[in-house]
Amino acid sequence: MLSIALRLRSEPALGLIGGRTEKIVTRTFIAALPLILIACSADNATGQNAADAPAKPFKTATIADFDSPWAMTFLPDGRALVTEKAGEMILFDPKNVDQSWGGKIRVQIQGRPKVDSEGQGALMDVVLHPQFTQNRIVYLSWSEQGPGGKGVALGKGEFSEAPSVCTGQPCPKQPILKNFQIIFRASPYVEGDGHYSGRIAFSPDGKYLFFTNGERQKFDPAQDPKATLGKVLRLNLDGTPAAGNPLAAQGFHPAVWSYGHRNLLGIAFDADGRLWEQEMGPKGGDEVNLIKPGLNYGYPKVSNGSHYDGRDIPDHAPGDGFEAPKVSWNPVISPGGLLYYSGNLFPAWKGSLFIGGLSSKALVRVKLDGDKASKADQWDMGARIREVEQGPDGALWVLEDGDDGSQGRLLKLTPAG
Ligand SMILES: [Ca+2]
Ligand SMILES: [Ca+2]
Repeated sequence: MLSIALRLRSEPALGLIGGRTEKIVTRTFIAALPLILIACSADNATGQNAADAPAKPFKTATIADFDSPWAMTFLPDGRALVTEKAGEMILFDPKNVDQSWGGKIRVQIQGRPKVDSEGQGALMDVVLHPQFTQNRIVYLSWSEQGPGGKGVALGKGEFSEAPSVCTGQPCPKQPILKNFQIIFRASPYVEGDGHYSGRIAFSPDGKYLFFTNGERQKFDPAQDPKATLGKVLRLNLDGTPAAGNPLAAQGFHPAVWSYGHRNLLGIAFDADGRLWEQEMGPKGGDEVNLIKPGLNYGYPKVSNGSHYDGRDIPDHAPGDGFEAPKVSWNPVISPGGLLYYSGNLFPAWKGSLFIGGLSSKALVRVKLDGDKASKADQWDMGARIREVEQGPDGALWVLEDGDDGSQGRLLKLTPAG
């Protein structure tokens, strides 16, 4: 059953038939067919893929599929926002996947510049404002063209839903991000399509936005005080650099919080307020780092890995002045997304980090103990995993990537027993 659905899913992408409305209706209607099949297959197999059964402590239900999804976040009402690489954002209702709209509606983003999705470019992260229930503000990151080349940008808009004009039944409300504003851009913009990063996290007190800027495959900008590339940044919620950032007085870009990073594809606070980050390192050098203000994490001067062209990079060593990772991987896992798990559905994993593995096609768990971290589990998922999210009931939700034969499915993981 599942294989039928997946074959349908791999149909060629639709061309533009007419205006915007036709495009929306057509793509959503077509998307509904495999959704129904997938939903049936999950029910028939009690949501468990046969290959998962013996080894994993969770069962896997296939909920939906998307076109190269990149990130997701849950709304307070249990629906979710999902970004897709090419630039669409989808409002998705996991409880209504079998209705005629497939439970998926495209969100119009008013005033956002064009997403450049070449290479690793994408509409990237989507995260709710800490006071979303009051102000309905949603933050997005994406890659775009601009003076000097390309770069990652950050913006925010107000999520609202209004009755739409349509002929189908049921006729859903049209969600929109109103008054979308660009509030921060990486600097400088450079040529190339790689290592944008673009992950967003809010401090536990809700006062600051932490934003990751990758080094764009240019190496040295990670150590350049003036560039935001290869850095963790601390911003105010309006996108301006936060006052009191640790390196501003030394001539760094005023937004810089830490530096010496490569491709930072996950950032999350733990229950005690520590900031954890994972990054795709060079060959044999993927990392989980505990981020502290003002520290230099070494890239490209030191790394436990080496350059992909074979050149050595000195390993981290005590007393070298660079902050070493808490965990590193060789062979690499290619971390694509990071979650700090705070739920109750998997009690043994409360307080662990979960990482989506791209080239490793794995879900990876890292156990935390205060400021220590250690490898715990690595489960084969059979597909590139881009994003890990925690659902309202504590279930783990993962999004597959859309590359290298991965299907872009949304999977829900619940305890096996
Ligand atoms: Ca997310
Ligand atoms: Ca090395």
